[in-house]
Amino acid sequence: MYTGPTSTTQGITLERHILERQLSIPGATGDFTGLFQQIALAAKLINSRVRSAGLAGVLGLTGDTNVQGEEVTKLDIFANNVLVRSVEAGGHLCVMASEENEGIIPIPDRFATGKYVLMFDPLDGSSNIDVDINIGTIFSIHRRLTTGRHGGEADCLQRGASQVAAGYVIYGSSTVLVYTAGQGVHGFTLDPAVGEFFLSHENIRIPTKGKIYSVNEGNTYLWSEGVRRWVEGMKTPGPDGKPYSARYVGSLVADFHRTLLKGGVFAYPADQKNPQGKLRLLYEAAPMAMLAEAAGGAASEGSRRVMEVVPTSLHQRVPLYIGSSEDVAAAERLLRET
Ligand code: AHM
Ligand code: MG
Repeated sequence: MYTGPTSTTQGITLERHILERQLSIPGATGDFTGLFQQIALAAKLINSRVRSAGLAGVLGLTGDTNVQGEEVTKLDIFANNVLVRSVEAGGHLCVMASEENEGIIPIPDRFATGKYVLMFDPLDGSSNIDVDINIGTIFSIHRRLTTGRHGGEADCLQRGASQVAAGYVIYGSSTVLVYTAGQGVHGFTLDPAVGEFFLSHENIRIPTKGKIYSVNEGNTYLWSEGVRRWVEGMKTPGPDGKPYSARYVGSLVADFHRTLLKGGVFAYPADQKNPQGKLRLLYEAAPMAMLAEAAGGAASEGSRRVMEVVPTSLHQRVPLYIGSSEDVAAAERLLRET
């Protein structure tokens, strides 16, 4: 479990951390470091706008709906545009996809293209913006599959297990960027005075079993018998005489961040209204699954790893059980038995 910053982590910037890891990879070109710098820049810009949202007059809804049929907030659009603008010119990407865009986002012809694919949810939990609850940005990076100047949808429709990196930024009581490139999960806290992310959570490990469950219980009437029994089990005192505690923010980034640091399980099960689950595989579930597994935890869609699910469409949804490995295994066991 994360126990706080140590003196050895002080003063290490996100850029230096990624650069040092890249230097250890033979043949690395610096592309990955460059892409990350641009993502970090976007995170700082989004953070600045989130922090002053009321003052800047960007709270509220635009009146439009996005491809998921949900109301789009002004900050959603801002965050989406900032991310696209920050990364499109770097020459590291061949294509992008966003939760806010129906189709792929091509790299404009005037810019060079590169070997990576970036997918993101620019502002996750956006229904929480107007009530000052934590929100976040989630991202997922793959290597391209296609050849040719521009990438296409096929480059985006890859299994989570093929991700080269994934991460999120939480705009919470502080702003923290958490990423994995396969070797450990690391968190960096933004120092607003200098505008730099500094290593604050080195090598995060999820406890193998936690004490918190996180699920929208208002959906109980829509759940299968198995899901109901699993949640009932959470509320039944265990051998230590205590049940699990319930925590549900309703922002995946916030609920996942807590789960990563403290252990336990977050779930968004399939239900009668959302038979495939609610969360999007490419922009939400797969990147969080990579982070969970890299921290020693697990992520399941009920019977198999989320990382193994093969996407067939950009906005595909998937049920999600994620967190401490024993808690996720217990959920899988109950779902299998019922
Ligand atoms: P968003 O990406 O449109 O903000 O929606 C995804 C959010 C997640 O952050 C969160 O886990 C979930 O939707 C909450 O859904 P619900 O309100 O149904 O509990
Ligand atoms: Mg989202």
